[in-house]
Amino acid sequence: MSDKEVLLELTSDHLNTGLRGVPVGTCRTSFVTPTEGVHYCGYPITELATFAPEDIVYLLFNKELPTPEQSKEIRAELASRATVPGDLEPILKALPRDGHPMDWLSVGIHTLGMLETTNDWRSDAMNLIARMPRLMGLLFRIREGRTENIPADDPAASMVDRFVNTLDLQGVDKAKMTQIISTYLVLHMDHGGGNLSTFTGKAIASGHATVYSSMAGAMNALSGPLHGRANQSCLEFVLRIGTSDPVEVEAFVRAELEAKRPVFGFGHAVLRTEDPRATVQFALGQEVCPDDENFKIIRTLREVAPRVLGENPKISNPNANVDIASGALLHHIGLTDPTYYTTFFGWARVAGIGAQIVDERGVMRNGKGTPIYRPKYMAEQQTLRHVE
Ligand code: CMX
Repeated sequence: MSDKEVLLELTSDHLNTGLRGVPVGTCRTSFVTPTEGVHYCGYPITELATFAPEDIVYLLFNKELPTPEQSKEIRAELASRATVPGDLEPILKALPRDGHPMDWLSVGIHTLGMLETTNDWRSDAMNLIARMPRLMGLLFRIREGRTENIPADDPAASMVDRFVNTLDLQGVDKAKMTQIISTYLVLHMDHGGGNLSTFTGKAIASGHATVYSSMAGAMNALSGPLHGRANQSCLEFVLRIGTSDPVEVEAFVRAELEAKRPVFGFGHAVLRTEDPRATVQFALGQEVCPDDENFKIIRTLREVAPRVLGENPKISNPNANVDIASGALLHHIGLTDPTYYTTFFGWARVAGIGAQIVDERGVMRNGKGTPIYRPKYMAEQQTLRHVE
């Protein structure tokens, strides 16, 4: 981008629109196009979907895919940072069981920060990424009351294996669980610079709050039903449908629209085709669980809903979005409670948001970093008044 390029003529129409479409900065980790969806450091997400999460962490922080040697190094680095320097368990055990898992996640991240903060942006971001698998596993177990015989963490294992081992669910296919969660993490790690949670995390960090405080704030932003919690709503929607018969599914979709309720898992603010992350997850589901009841429902929905939604010319994109399939896949591997699903989204985003915070703090403006955020608000009450 050249210097002093006019990017947007601002008018009063831009006010009170949540900064929609207003350029505020540059993003080094990812961008989103209407047809190919998200790209990490230039690579379309479909080309990255089968990489290990550790390699994508490397990509987001270094802007290059790792060589085999670098791939070993990032794993060794994450292993060296994995051990939580203190005891998370008593804090998590004290939290209200009924609290939403996203609130637990936010408190858990804050707690990790209280146990150790180095105040080096990169170290703290990498420490947090390395400690997330254990936090996630403990969060599930303690919230569910499974507090006995928690397996010891193995820092040398992959990030996903560390979560699966800590979780230690019985009667599940752990290899399949690892495959599905690895893909989920890679697909959800980053999505440009301006989505609400990423923007919030960077804004908090711009005041030089710690990586942990910034990330906890980002997770609070992600927890909203208009943002990350849509993946929870999406599986709840699929469970309500309860049939994969195309005629019944079509009747259900039409009834939802008639009742002015959203057809979850379809539509997008930016994309104008099926989200490639949905395409990847459909292919994965077809490979690992083609006969799963919920997978059969979303397969029918994928055929029926775009046609029905397409009848409404107001809907810019009637196709499947990222949230359509992830819930069905997580449910299939034994993670049957949808209220946990946004925590996986949060876990994944810690990598992208962490990398973007590191860029904004130490790379932008030739290493000076982005200053503290301070957008301008116009006064609504323009007349000067005095107390009588
Ligand atoms: N079901 C029902 N109505 C829908 C719809 C859907 N799946 N998608 C769009 N619409 C409606 C919008 O609500 C809007 O209605 P109004 O004009 O009455 O406000 C109209 O169609 C035009 O919307 P749009 O310009 O096509 O899309 P928006 O940017 O306004 O909304 C989104 C995008 C995602 C909020 C919307 O498509 C939606 O609500 N989808 C269902 C919920 C969902 O799956 N969310 C997950 C999003 C995943 C992601 O962001 O990656």
